[in-house]
Amino acid sequence: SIAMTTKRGLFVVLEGMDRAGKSSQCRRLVDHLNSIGHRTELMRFPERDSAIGSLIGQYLGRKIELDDHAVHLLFSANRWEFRPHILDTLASGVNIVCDRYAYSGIAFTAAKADGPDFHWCCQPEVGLPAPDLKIFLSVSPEAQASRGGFGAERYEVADFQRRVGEAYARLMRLEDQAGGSCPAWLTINADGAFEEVQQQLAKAVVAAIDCPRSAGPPAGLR
Ligand code: 2DT
Ligand code: MG
Repeated sequence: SIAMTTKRGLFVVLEGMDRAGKSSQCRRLVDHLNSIGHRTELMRFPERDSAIGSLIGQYLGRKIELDDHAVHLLFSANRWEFRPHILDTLASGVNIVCDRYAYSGIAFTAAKADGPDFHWCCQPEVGLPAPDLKIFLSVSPEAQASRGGFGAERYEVADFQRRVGEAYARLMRLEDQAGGSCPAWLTINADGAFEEVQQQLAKAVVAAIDCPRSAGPPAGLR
């Protein structure tokens, strides 16, 4: 056949703790990629603009209480409801930069004292589209503190954030041990100036966009 095949889009996920500058970096990165001709869409999780996302927003804003397992499944369901959109977007050749994904889901629930078990937390994510590139924006407690306090939402508490950091570290260790010749995660230190961090990010993502990719959909998370 002489049909033109569109290279599918790259699926990039950014993770990191509060105050790492994740959302601002994601927005800037998407603008930059589009400006140099790489069509790219910004996504975020939780995506509060859906029925499921609205419940999550109410939970984070302390308007409602939910069992830890139930809210974990809502966060996961919020990703599953956007799975068709993710796959269609990538298939159309558009890249996705995603502000948080399944790794936030696992790290935040697993960080809860007396909460659901780590392995239980991983199960609802199995089968979701796997990212091609996972970037962790790390931030030191000092830089975190200097960036002016946490917000008022449920998880924005220093001690809990420390536990989230430990859960992320466990997750990344597990994935790096799972095999493959290169680390599963790229960690970028975000203590420095916004522009420096942005340059490192853009360089890594543009390199990944230029890499060969299979035309089919991404594999499922395992
Ligand atoms: P934002 O501040 O980025 O809107 O996140 N969270 C996020 C979870 O507990 N589980 C998840 O699956 C996801 C995606 C992280 C709001 C908070 O929601 C947490 C911070
Ligand atoms: Mg936040």
